[in-house]
Amino acid sequence: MTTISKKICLLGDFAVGKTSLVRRFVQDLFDDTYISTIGVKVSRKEVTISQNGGVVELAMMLWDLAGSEEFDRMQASYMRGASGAVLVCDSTRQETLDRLRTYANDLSKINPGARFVLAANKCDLVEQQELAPAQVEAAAAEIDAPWHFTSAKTGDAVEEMFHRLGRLIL
Ligand code: G3D
Ligand code: MG
Repeated sequence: MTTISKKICLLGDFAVGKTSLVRRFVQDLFDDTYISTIGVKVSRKEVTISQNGGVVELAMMLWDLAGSEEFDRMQASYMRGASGAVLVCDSTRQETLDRLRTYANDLSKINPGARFVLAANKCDLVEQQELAPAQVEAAAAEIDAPWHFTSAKTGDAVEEMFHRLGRLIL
């Protein structure tokens, strides 16, 4: 079986849970005491995807960038060569959803044909939810992306969300 390798960027505002989602998916654990990353971190996760009656081994190379200053300076080189991106917002902070369209546009400009999945993260914080499903759905429709309410803390929909993107970019 051949392994196909694809670059995937994590995009979203500060503290929405990008690093936590990658950690959960790659190591299947959530660390509440996680310290902010510095610079770019690339994590690799192999997934097996069935398509057209066959099976494909996909190595997802997950790029995660720390800090907004870092992002402004490195945006183009960070995004170059990406087949797709996980657009992450914090479902307890309305404004983090609005920014996702800009991230998607910027990445599409550099990589036409790139595909997206939208993660409305922190769905475990039930009392603090600010996003209605209809709002997330509307934002996702604009960028032609499937969407999930996720929790890096409980693991809710994390696996499913990454696999969904994996199938889209193959
Ligand atoms: P970022 O990489 O997008 O900047 P992080 O975000 O992954 O560093 O997460 C930012 C903060 O949100 C962290 O808290 C982290 O533990 C928390 N977090 C991430 N995902 C979830 C989630 O699904 N649920 C809850 N409840 N918290 C989450 P600290 O306090 O370490 O800064
Ligand atoms: Mg981070």
